[in-house]
Amino acid sequence: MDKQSPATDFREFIQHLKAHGELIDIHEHVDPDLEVGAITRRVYETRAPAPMFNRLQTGDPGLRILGAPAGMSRKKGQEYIRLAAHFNLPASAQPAEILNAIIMAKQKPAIAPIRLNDAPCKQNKMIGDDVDLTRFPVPLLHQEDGGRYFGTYGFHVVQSPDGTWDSWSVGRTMLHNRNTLVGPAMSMQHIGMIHAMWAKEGKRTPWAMVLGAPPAAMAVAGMPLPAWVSEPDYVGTLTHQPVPVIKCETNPLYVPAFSEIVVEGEISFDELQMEGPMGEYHGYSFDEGKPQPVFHVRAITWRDNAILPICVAGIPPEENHTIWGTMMAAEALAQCQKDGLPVDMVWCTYEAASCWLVLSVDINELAKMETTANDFVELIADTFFKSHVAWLIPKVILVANDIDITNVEQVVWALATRSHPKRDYHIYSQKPGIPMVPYLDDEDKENEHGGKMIINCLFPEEFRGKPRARKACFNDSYPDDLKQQVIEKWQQYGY
Ligand SMILES: Cc1cc2nc3c(=O)[nH]c(=O)nc-3n(C[C@H](O)[C@H](O)[C@H](O)COP(=O)(O)O)c2cc1C
Ligand SMILES: [Mn+2]
Repeated sequence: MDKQSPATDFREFIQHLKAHGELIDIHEHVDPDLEVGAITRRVYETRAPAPMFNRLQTGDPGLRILGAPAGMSRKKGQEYIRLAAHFNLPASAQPAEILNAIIMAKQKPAIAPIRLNDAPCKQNKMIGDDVDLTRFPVPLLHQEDGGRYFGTYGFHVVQSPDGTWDSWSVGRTMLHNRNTLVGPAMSMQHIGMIHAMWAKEGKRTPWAMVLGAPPAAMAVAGMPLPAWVSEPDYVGTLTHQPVPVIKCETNPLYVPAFSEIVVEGEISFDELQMEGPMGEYHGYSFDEGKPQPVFHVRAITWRDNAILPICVAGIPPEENHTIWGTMMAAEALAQCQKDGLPVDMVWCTYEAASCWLVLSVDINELAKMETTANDFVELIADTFFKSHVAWLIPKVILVANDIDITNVEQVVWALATRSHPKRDYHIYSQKPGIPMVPYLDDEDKENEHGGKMIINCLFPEEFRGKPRARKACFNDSYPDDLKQQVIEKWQQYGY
């Protein structure tokens, strides 16, 4: 078997973060009831190293929690280090390099998983009546949450009834009681589609949830790949080696062998229980929970001193932005390239809480199309809005590629100065979209549409390959030799 790395093994990932000063070992006694959540929230908001909670007040001794596994770093030039480590990329990797690494797997043949007979995730087992989820330190993450969340940084494993589609997808699960979890399985998400296939046959969906999975697998499970594309194969291609998997104890599914905790069982087709509310990716917590499907747990297996990774969702940046947002941007970029659109970069601005996607338009390529603003916006709406990824993000912003779309200051400047209030805000009230967007009303949510918009920040001249005006800034407003001189004499000036 291949050697493991930070992308393929959660423990290697932790060593890597430690070696880069991106993880703090906490030996204080910490309470999973709100204290873990409060510390992790403060970590995201101050961009501090990821907290490893080694001593918890509840749960079996030895079990641990890792907070903010893909939080941002405050180290200059290494802001994306935790995200980059999910793909074995260097600490200094920036968004364009990260997206390219993710989508190169599209060009290569799938690498199917390799099956093992024994693995660390089988070191401890609870089966049948012995199953007790409360032996784990299941945290209450925000005081407004409707319950304790077991799965906030793990993924569901399901398979289509015909056995041809293996789906790994990130989704949250709340503790209902000692052997059941409850969580969303939205009909447009792949777990919802596969759940519906089983339900149609009058069967419960065989299911597993994996926590502390190989980081690359976790990221791909948060990527809106098209339906019928198996995430495990994509992970293999992305990491250049097959994912080692092992069979569940109580059902025929295979799960990543290098995992911390595996929960297995089945999803009911007719039982619902209240789930939530929970502080969510958009940065709000709504008052009401919702009835969601029940996940029956038939077995739990885990590594010695297992680590439960968590995401404490809310105001950005947390993993819904750094992982989900990045993976949506990657999929959208691949989709635009496939559709032949003149788009050279896509970014899901973390500060916009996965509610908008910015498309960088190559104006030289745009000029070759000899199109108009309205026709171009329609083309984006017709091609892009059809994709699985576009369902997830309500707003799309088009800007010329003189803007670095990964720099929020530049995006705000373009948005304010380049979009005409009358001409450039295109509303698509009938296009379907995710009903979780905060500004939607009850009717929108029920119909799963209402929130879509394209904002065109392309100046009319840019459709002919030219900027409208020159930029007034250090880079563009002075001759090169003078700029060089100013940089060289900077300290002499007294700075
Ligand atoms: C930390 C994190 C939490 C997420 N929570 C949910 C969730 O609770 N429900 C959901 O539908 N999607 C959630 N997502 C997004 C899905 O994982 C994502 O849309 C993915 O594409 C779903 O897989 P699928 O495309 O195979 O359906 C989350 C993503 C991340 C990274
Ligand atoms: Mn999928």
